[in-house]
Amino acid sequence: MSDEMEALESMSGASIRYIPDFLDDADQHRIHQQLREQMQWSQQHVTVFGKRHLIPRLEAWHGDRGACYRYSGTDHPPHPWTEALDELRSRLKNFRRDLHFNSVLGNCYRNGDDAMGWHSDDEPELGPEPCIASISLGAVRDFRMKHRSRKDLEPVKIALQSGSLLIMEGETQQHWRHSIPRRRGLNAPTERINLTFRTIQGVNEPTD
Ligand SMILES: O=C(O)CCC(=O)C(=O)O
Ligand SMILES: [Mn+2]
Repeated sequence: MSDEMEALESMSGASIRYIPDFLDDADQHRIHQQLREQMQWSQQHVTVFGKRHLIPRLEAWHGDRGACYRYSGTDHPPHPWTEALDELRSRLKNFRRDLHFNSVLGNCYRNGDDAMGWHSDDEPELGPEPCIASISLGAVRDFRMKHRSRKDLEPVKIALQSGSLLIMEGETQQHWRHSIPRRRGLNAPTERINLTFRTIQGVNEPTD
């Protein structure tokens, strides 16, 4: 077992699984290109202490009709599923029958200066124990996790590979925060797209 996998197994209150090779090389390149071209990317602003800042990455929210999501301080109605997003959603379901998602948040880190700060995916519309499936394509970036209150627990770092899948579920979001730090001097390919498949409660939920 790799050091990373061992670290994940011992994370108190977290339920996490990392699959480094969920997509093969050919699929990774094709899907990355399709997502870059077909998702509705935009750079949002956020207001902190009354000052407007551009968020350091591009974002795109896609999903079933009605799957509205509030992130970066704004409500977002979804753009429709694209072919590549739908393909990935089916692959997740084939991988594990109980993985049903009605929406997906895309983040595009254009280079090593783009990043995401510490947070949990604990918005009320995701419910108390959200299952989130995160697929990464392109540049390898560190995904950091730290426990919200237990300072005795070491932070965890996973270098998310292109084509990898990370599943976070159970109480993970209640106890742990995560972030993607800046990475200066990142070598090519510098761009990374990450997709987090999510379920907005009360919208087209599965009946089986
Ligand atoms: O880019 C990543 O791997 C993490 C994205 C993330 O945490 C989010 O979209 O909430
Ligand atoms: Mn997150």
